[in-house]
Amino acid sequence: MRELLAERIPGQSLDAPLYTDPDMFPHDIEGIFGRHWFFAATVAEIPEPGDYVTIDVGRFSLIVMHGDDEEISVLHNVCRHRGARVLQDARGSTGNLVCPYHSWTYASDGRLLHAAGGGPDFDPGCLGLRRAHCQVVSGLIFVCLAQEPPEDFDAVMEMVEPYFAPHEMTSTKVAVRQDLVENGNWKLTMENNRECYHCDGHPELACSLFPTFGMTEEQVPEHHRDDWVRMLSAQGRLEERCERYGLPYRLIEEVASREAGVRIERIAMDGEGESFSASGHRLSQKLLGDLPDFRLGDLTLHLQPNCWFHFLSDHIVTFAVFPIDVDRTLVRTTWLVADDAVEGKDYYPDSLAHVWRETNLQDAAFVEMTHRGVSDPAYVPGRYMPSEHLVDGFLTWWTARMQEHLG
Ligand code: 3BY
Ligand code: FES
Repeated sequence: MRELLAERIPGQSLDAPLYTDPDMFPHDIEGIFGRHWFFAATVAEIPEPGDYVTIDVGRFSLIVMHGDDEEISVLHNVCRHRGARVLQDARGSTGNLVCPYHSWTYASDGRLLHAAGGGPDFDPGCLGLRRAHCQVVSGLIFVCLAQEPPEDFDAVMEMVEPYFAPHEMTSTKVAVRQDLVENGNWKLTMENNRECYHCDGHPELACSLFPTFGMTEEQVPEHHRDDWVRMLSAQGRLEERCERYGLPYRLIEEVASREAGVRIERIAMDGEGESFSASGHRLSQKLLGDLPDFRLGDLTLHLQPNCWFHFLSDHIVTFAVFPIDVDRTLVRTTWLVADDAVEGKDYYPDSLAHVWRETNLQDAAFVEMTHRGVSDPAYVPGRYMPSEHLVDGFLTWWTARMQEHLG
C-alpha cells in the first residue's frame, strides 16, 4: 500500500487495489476513521436523554448516546465482559445499556453499574464501556477514535460555525431519514459527491442546484453556459441579501491543505431560489432559527473524510458516509425541519425528500458501476477533468493522511 501511495499521480484516480483490495480496507479504516475526526450524527437524531444511534465503520461499532445528564457521548459498542455487541439496533431509546449476553449493565455515560456474581473483590470502576472523543458543534456530532485527536479540527470549526449556526440545527427535528447501502468502496462514494461533472445524471436536482456547482467559468461545459450566466446573476442577488442580513457566504476552500479538510460556500439556487423543489419554492413553511428570508440559497459544506451538508432556509440535509466493507458503503441521509413545523401542514415528508432520494439512487448507481469498472483487470487510473478538482482534493487529502499513518 505504501508503494501504491508513493506512486500516486496527482490528477488521476487511484490504482485499483486502493479501491478494491480487501487487505487494504482495514488500513484505510485505521488510517482515516481510526485517526481523524469524522461526522457521526446530529443531536436532532437523539433529542431525548436515553436516545441513541449506533454507527458501524469497518469493524468498529459506536454508540452515539444522549445521556441522562444531557451530555452527548460516544461509546465503543463492545461489552467489557467478553466483548459482545451491547446494542444491536441502528437506533432506539434505553435507560441503562444492558448487554444481552450476561446482562452487564452500563449507565448511559458508559459506567458499569452492575455485573451479577462478581464477588466481593470485583471492582466495576474501571470496566466502563470505552469512550471515544466527541465534539458537538451547533448540533453536529463529530467523533475521533484516536487517543490524541488532531488539533486542526477546532480551528476549522471556528471558521465555519458562523456560516451554519444561524440555521439553528439545535431547534430542528428529523423529518425523514434514509439509509442507503452503495455497492462500492467508500472513496468512490466521496469522489462522486465532490464533482458536478456528472450532474446531468441528476435531472431532479438540476432544477434547483445549478449544474455548474464548484466550477470556474473556464471549467463550465459548453452546454451549461446559459446556466452559468443565470447562476451569476442569481449569485449577485443572493450576495446582496447576505450582506444586508449579515450572513457569511464567501467561499472557503481548504480541502487538502489542512488536516481537517473543508469547503463551505453559500450558493444561489435556480428558480425561486429557496429550496430543492422543481420550482425552487420552499418545502417547509417554517424558517429555521431566526433566518430573515426564504431566499437564502444553499449553504453547502464539505468536510473530509466522510460528509457533506446542505443548509437551506427551510430545511437541512446531512449526509454521512460509513464504510461497511471494501465494496459496501452506507450513506445515511437525514432531512431536518424546524422543530415547530407540523407534518402534513407545514411540510410533507415525501415532497421534502423527493429530490435527494432520487439523487442518492442515481449516485448509488454511479458508484456501483465505477466500483465494477475499477475491479476489471483492464482498468488503469483515469484523468480528472478540471471541474473535478475537488475529487482530486479529496484524494490528495486522503493520500497524505494514509502516508502519515503508514509512516
Ligand atoms: O452534494 C454535493 O455537495 C454535490 C453537489 C453536486 C454534486 N454533489 C451532489
Ligand atoms: Fe456482555 Fe458477557 S459479553 S455481559
